Formats: sequence, structure tokens, C-alpha cells
Amino acid sequence: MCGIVGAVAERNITPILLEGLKRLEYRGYDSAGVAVFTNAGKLERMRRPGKVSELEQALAGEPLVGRLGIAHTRWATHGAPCERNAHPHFSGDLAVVHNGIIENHEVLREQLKGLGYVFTSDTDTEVIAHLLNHKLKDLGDLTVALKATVKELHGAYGLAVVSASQPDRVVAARSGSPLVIGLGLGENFLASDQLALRQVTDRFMYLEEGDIADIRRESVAIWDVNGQSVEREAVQYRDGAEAADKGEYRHFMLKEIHEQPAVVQRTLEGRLSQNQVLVNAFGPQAAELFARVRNVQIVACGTSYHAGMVARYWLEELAGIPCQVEVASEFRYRKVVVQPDTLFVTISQSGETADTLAALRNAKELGFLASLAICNVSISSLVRESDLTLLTQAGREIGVASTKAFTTQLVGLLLLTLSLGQVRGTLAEGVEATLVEELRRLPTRLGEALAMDSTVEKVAELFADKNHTLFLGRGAQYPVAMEGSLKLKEISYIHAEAYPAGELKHGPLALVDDDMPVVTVAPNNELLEKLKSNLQEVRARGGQLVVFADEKAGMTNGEGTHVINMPHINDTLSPILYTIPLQLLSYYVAVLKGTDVDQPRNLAKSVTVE
Ligand code: HGA
Repeated sequence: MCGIVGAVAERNITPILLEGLKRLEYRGYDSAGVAVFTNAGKLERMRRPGKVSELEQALAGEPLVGRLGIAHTRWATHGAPCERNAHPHFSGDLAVVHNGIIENHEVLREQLKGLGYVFTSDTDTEVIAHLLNHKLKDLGDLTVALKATVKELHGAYGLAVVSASQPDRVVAARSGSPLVIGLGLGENFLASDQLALRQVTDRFMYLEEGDIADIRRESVAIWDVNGQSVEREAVQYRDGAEAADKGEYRHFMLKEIHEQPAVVQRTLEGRLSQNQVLVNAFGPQAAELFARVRNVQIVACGTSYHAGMVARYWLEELAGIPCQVEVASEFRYRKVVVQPDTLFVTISQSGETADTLAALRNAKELGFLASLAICNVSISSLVRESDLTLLTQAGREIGVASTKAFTTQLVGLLLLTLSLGQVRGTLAEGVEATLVEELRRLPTRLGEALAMDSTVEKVAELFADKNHTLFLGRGAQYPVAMEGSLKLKEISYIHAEAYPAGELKHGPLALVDDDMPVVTVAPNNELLEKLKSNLQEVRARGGQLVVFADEKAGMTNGEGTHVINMPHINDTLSPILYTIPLQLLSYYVAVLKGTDVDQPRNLAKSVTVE
């Protein structure tokens, strides 16, 4: 979601701030701004609704040149996305940018108004600027005042502050929203993600929860949540910087869809022996903990939640372990009864998803056996705070609509299922060896599914002028249908719903007419005949059917029925394979509709607010 960049240097930092913001654009935002302590000795800002390029254009007309500054891309939570609400927010001679939400902003706003502060925005963030200004009057030093300020804030924040009265430093605070310091020579930087700073450094210091930092040209000082001065380790960036460009593809999303064979391969690397999963892939204590697991609770949001729903079918069917799956925003706020020896599993691409992270933190108080994160970012909060981890190796995912993160999460969850079953001895004879073999072949199968690209592109034409679509699946294909409908909603803005096919006649069938295409995934399993009957129910009401069917399922094209044959695959792995054509379908429908595929309206990557 929103991004922060800050810099203190001896050169003009405005281009560095702008480049940093551009690198964070993929997260989704609605406005952008920058505040610079200019060479004229004044703190000045420029803010624009819309894209960073608009801010850049404005700055080309009225340049801000200076050696100290902060910048922000905002994804509005409090107050409309407009210039007045864009960050940085000013109070007196200081400027603040903020990621997160201040929950007690109303109370603070009233108090500050009582003290004579005038608010010029509708944001929760502005209270931070005024409160800090107020504290600064008494306390004099910016970090001391910031420490006093954050004590009064409830909620989540990553904060960066500069002041014209102390123009040699950027000060920062982290609680619930990540921040990283980029270390340079005679210059230092700050950002909400190290990606924003890869242009200027490859050495980073990650702030921990509750940290306050004082960042100057030649030094960095950090205090922990108890106010103790602490050292944080400087880390060389290792994760292999992947170029943030689209290569031959028109959109990041299409590039990422096509990367799936490679990233699935990478996610499997080092995790399989001849015919078994290496349980230690989950961490050194995994075998010992897995032996005690009698139940699994999965918590996630959005696409990751769908991955969790597929895993429930696998865990119960293959490993015989009861499994519950819940969206994090519900789980974290309800009274949960925890079965003894339950493994708490979170799934998140970024590892910073606010609701999932909060659910993990709550779970620690609830008596779970242990926590395990399936995550794509090695340095994320979720990974740091979990007992066990399986890192997916999807690489950077830039398209807001998740694709390769989802399929690699599924691979991770199947590895988890097999590991639990292996350690607990609950897998049927030969299942693990067969699935390990099938997993090795999976990248090739995914490549075959991707080769259907142009066939799916043609089918997409059926949807471009439609307003509603139904997705159907049975068994583990039901969550695949849910994921397919989510993709279509996200990027083409077509209303799409997913149903287990057997539920059709209990209500949604009433919606079906020739204006409501129905998409179905039909692997060749024991539910196929039942599914075929469900499809007849649709055809009988004039509904256009698009069926992705196993080449051995014996389904053929007919009046109003478009069958796209899929390569045959082991039934357990079919949710991974059948995801591919549904991703391609939503992509091509969105292209036909001309929407902003990589940055769909109202959405953000890495949802770091509740
Ligand atoms: N609450 C602030 C910042 C929003 C944010 O962090 N979005 O991801 C605002 O609405 O300006």
C-alpha cells in the first residue's frame, strides 16, 4: 500500500525520492507528495493526486532542490484521495509522512484543536504532525519529541519526519508498518521497503517493532520500544534484485503468469529428496513439532485465503488432519476455541498483510502449538514472528492481482501436507512418492497450460460486454473457482461469483440466462459426472458455458458450450494447473475492457492497513 522514502545527503535528494516512489508504485496508491528542506533554507512541499509521474511533472515546473527530504505515496484510509489529504503533512516547520492508521485520531484532533492547531486535511495522519509540533515546543529535540508523541498514538504506523529547525536528520518510528534504513557513504536513506532504495545502496538496517531512529548523513541511532539505545544489524541485500521491467510482456501480470513454471521449480528446489519431502524445509524444529500436530488452523486474506482453502482438502484427504480456514479480518476479532495441538498457519505474499499479522500476534496468546508462515518475503514481519517458515520463491510480484504468489503458495501448502503426513505416518502407502514425482513434472505441465494462451484469449471475447459471471467448481476446484472469480473482479471489474457446483440449484441458478456466462473447471475425477449434470442445468436455462476440462474427461464443444482441453494431471495437483487458464481468462478480459491491469482501481498490493 502506501510508500515512504526519506533521504539525508550532500547531493540533491529530490530525484532519489521520486525514483524511490516510482519503485513502490506497484503497491497501489492514489496520490503522491514530497517535502524538501530546500537550499533556500525552507521546508517546501509538492503534492499531487494521481500518479507519481504527475508529481514529477509538477516538480519539473517548480523544482525543489535540497539535501534533506521525505516523500510518500498514499492509499487513502481517512479522507478522500486529493491534494489536500496527500502526505507530507505540515505543522509549523515540520513535515510528516505516515503509513498506517491512527485509531484515536478523533480524540487527538479535538485536543489539538483545543490547543489552537488548525487542521487542513481530513487524514488521521495530520494529528501526528500537530502532536509532534506541540511536544517539540517543550522537549526541543526531534527524536525526544517523537518518542513522546508515539506514546499517545493508538494504531499502526511507519513514520518519517523532517523539520526545518533541525535540518540535518530524518527521524522515523515503526509500529505495525515496516521501515528500513538504507546505508550509504556520507548519506543515509529511509523507506518502507528496501526496493525503493536499491538504486542508492545495497546495505540495509531493518527497524523492529517500536523502534525510533535518528538518521543523519554520517550516523544512525536507534532506540527500541523501551527507549533503550540499540544496534540493529546492517544486512547486505541478498535476494537477487530482479529487474522491475516487463520484458517482452505488455503487463507485469502477464509476465508473472508466464513465470509460473520457473518459480514453481524454484519453490521446489532443495525441498525434495528422491521420493520424499524434506521436512526441514520448514525449519530445524519442524519434524519435532509436526509430530505433535493434531489439527491445523489456516488464516489468510484474499488470494492467500483461497490457497488455504485448497490446502484444507489436501490436509484432510491426504494427511487425515482436521483443518479450519478463516479470513484473518474475522479470525482476529472473534473468540476462538483452540483445539489442543493445533498448528497455526498464516499465508501472505508480502508477509506484511496487516490483518494476517495481527491474527498471528493474537494467536500467540491463544495456546496454539506453534506458528508457521508461508510467505514470499524473507525479511517480512510474518516470517520474523513465526516459529516455522516456508518461503515461496515467486520473486517480486508487481501486478496487484496475485498470480505466481498463489501457485507457489499452493506448492508450499502441498509440501506442508506431505510433511505432516510423513512425520505423523498418516499418508496412504505410495502417496508421497507419487506426488513428489508429480511435483517434479508440474513445471512442465504448467508450461503446457500456458501454451493455451491464445485459445483463452479468444474465449475472453465472450465476457467483454458482460456484467456478471458465475464460476463453478467442486471439491478442491471450488476454491480455484473462487480465485478465478476474484481475479476477474479485481482486474476487469466484472461482477463474478463462485459457487460449489452442487449449490447451483439452491439459489444462484435463478441468475442464469444468456447474459450470464458460467465458467467451470472440470478435472477428470470422481466428481466429473456430477459436475456434468450441473452444467446441463445451466445449459437448459440458456447460460453460455466455458469449461476447462481434462483432455480425458470426454467433454466436447456444442451449442453454447465452449470446452477448452487441459493437459491431464494427477488430481491432487489439478488446482494448481487449473488456476492458470483462469488467470489468463481474467487477464484477457481486462485487456479487452481496457482497464489498468497491473494497478486496478481501489486496490493495493501488500495490504498493510486493517
Ligand atoms: N491513514 C493515512 C495513511 C494511509 C495508509 O497507510 N495507506 O496504506 C491516510 O489515510 O492518509
